[in-house]
Amino acid sequence: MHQPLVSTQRSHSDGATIVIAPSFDVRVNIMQQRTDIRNIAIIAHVDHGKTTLVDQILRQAGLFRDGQVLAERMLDSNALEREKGITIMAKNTAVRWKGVTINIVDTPGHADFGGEVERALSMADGVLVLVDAAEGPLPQTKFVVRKAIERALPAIVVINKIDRSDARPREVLDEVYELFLALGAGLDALDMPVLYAVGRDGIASPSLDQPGTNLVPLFDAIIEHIPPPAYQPDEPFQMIVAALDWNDYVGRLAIGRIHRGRVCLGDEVVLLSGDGSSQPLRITKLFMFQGLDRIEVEHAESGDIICLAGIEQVHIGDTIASPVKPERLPPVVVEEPTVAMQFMVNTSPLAGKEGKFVTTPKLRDRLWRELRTNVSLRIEETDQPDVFRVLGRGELQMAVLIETMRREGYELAVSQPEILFHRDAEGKLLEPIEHVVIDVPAEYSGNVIESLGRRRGEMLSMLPVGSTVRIEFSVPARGLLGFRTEFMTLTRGEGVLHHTFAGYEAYRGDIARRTRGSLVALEDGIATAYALESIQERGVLFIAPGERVYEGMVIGENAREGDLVVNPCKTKHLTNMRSSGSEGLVRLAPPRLMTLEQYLEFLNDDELLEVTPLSLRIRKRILNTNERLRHEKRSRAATEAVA
Ligand SMILES: Nc1nc2c(ncn2[C@@H]2O[C@H](COP(=O)(O)OP(=O)(O)OP(=O)(O)O)[C@@H](O)[C@H]2O)c(=O)[nH]1
Ligand SMILES: [Mg+2]
Repeated sequence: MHQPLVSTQRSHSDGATIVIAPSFDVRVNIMQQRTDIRNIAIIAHVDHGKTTLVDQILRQAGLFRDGQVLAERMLDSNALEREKGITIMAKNTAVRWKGVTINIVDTPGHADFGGEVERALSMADGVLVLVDAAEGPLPQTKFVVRKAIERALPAIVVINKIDRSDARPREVLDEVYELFLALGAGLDALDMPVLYAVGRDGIASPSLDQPGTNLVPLFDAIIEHIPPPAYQPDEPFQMIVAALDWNDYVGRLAIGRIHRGRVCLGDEVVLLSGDGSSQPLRITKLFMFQGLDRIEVEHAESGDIICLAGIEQVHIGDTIASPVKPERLPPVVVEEPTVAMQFMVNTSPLAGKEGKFVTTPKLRDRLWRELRTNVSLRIEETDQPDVFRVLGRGELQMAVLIETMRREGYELAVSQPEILFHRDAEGKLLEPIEHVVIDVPAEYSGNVIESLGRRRGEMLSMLPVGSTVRIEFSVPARGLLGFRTEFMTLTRGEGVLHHTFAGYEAYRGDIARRTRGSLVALEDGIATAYALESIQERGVLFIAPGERVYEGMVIGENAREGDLVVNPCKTKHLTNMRSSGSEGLVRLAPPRLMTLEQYLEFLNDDELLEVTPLSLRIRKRILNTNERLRHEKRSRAATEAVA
């Protein structure tokens, strides 16, 4: 056969395309394409409707019987995902349409889980970019589109939620084009297929003038515009592990896309690990995705997304390859962490009462196990043997890890999140900067601008969007710690705030942290209503009467600067009975109940959050009152001496 030196594409009458790769090799070296399969990832900013659209895709692909009762957002199957209403982990599913298998990866839209998007894209040949028809592109839209462009993945744009009363689909499409061009996509981005959809109702249409009736236009667009996987026949097997899962019957599952070659049950393969080691294995069970299930298959080909069972010591990023050509694929490169927290054993006086796993070895095992599946996390030992440093993308990612661990029965203590700084080649201090987009009713914009100004934020733009204004800022990540609570108060809960990591820039100078101190318990005991009644005048309480407290535990927020030591266990002297009509009546405001994320926001650097399966408590690092006060005095003196 004639072998051209440059690659050419030829269309066959049956629609299959053959790409002939340049090569001097005289053997057959023809790239072929699998027209029976498409691999796509669905990417978007948080809440723009990815998982809801996948529900409708599954329904309309005929995977369920008529009238079958189905949950909403079926792929958000993890308990925390359902509670929080967000996707945390990317997940695979597959449908068949007109004889073609469409493998779909649903990804999370929250910036803290961006690492999941990066690994999901390693399985895809194209992306569906969803954009909310009212909100338009937001910071995470930019992040995911940038990742897709870097991988040269073709996109289908879905302007979603056009049923919203504040939808502005035409403007939003222009904003999407601007975004692609600003991120360096070529002008052919203007030719991307565009669909207007109401994902929740399962309808999509290529034109705004002709409302859709189903998702057929979306299925057809995927088959027409997303390139089928290309492969070279007779290459030895190779795949990179993009995800891990667990199944009670078959154990650990390694999920990934076959990069080249084919694999059959019984094949001998090699696991090539990140540390350079290798281990021979046999393929004992092989699955492919179908709807919400995995079906057993006997063989799979290049381009298929598969699950391999029974490989215990596997990590995300490892390569599994044929022993004939055991070559490692470059692991998925994910962006660097920007925050760190200390994780340590719980040493409070109430430690060990509620958890199953409470020791340092258990904590170490659990943290290192997390690394297998969590690509954007790092863990470091510290100079203290029972303290670990966990590095990640943001406070929500940290909170999800902590919450998952406490549900598994772990007890631990964690520090305030700390922002990770860098130094450039000249030794200049750099800090992570976040791109912040805020939508607020105009009357609150002044407050927000002022508050972010104090946090060293720089305003980039301010534009009216519908009935609100959209203000964009660049703000040091440090400045955003604890900002969300203040933002909600400033905007009476009507503001919406989004941010993503924008890059490292020169350090912008000091930012004043929390101005209010803590109310700290003086002794161990049981909190009394009598004592709390007088303490509540000093601030806001986190505890109710009858709760156990200990010396050094933070029981509330002081209304003033600095900490205040209080005694929540004081009881009324019997001789000191009041004789007024309100005798014995204690008026207590309900305690402030905080979520794990709010506790993390509240923490000061001399405090820890104690986490058990049943309780969250803030405590001073140094519990003993006298010792703590002496320590504070010493460090104040040291700071003054330096100044
Ligand atoms: N009005 C309207 N709301 C929708 C539509 N599709 C989804 N929603 C709502 O949007 C919210 C978010 O939907 P999800 O499907 O969880 O969004 P997501 O993009 O998967 O979110 P993350 O995975 O957390 O990034 C839910 O409250 C949905 O009910 C739509 O077509 N129209
Ligand atoms: Mg989702």
